[in-house]
Amino acid sequence: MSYLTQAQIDQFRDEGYLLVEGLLDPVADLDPIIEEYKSVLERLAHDLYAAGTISSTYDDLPFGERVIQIYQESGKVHAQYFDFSLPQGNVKVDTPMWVGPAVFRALRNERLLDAVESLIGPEIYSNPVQHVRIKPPEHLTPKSENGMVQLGATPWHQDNGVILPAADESEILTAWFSLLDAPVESGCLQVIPRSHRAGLLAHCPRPGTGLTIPEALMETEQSVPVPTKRGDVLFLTKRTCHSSLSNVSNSIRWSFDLRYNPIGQDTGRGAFPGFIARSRLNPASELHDADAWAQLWYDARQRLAETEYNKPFNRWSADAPVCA
Ligand SMILES: O=C(O)CCC(=O)C(=O)O
Ligand SMILES: [Fe+2]
Repeated sequence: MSYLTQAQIDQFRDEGYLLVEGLLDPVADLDPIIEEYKSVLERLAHDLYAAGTISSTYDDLPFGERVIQIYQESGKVHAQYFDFSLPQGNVKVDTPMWVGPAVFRALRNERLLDAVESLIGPEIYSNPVQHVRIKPPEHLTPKSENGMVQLGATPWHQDNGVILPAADESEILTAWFSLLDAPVESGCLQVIPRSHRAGLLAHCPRPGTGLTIPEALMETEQSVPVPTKRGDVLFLTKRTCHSSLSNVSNSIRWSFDLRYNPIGQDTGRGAFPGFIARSRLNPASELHDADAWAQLWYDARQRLAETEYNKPFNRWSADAPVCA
């Protein structure tokens, strides 16, 4: 029996996206992640305080305000410190990341996998292209040397555009959810319905914001914002054009974006470790051990830090005529 209804599956196939409201239990599924991240922030605060970068550890502030304060005072968005993935280059043995047990449990969440199974089948691989994004309000976010907000709105792209061509035929599914309510003003995602039907569009590397599809190639006037409540999950195909709005609110916008593909297909980032999240054919191949998962990432970090690691993660060049 499929967990999602046929109408939901049809909407996903036809429109290229599907919002499943209340798929996750905010208290049982999301609060443990929030608790775990409090300890990560605690560590960051103590590291920065010990280094003399900030004048207080701000123990008394709630999570979001503490993030904002610490980023502001240190003049830096410490995104990598919280992320359960590695940067796309220049990985060091001590590049920070967070691969804790609550994150692993989220990747393996039964409800989430039930919905994923309805969309890509029962042999499910956790694709390592995955991020936590904690975005402060833009007016309170430190800027880069070029004057741009360090972690601002995400520009228009297809997830297919940010991975390697080897995965062009992989059926990669994106699952995006917010840890806190993400209304429009906090910078929720927006999608262009049916944009997944046009195939892979050209992406242009742009300084500061990364890869983006030239606006002329999309019908951005058709875009639909997708605000989320805690527990909602937004599914996207790998070809659905999407971006995020700016966070013009006064609090953080905090999300996870996870990806899954059928077992055996290329993930598009082979240097990073994935794992079998669900297999009806071979349940013994599933990974259930959070420590073993964390170790996969530590090993990948070590390996990448030791090797020449200059291979690009995508296929695009800023010199392409379409990027002029
Ligand atoms: O959360 C964001 O701002 C961007 C997320 C995104 O592009 C994705 O989940 O694929
Ligand atoms: Fe994306």
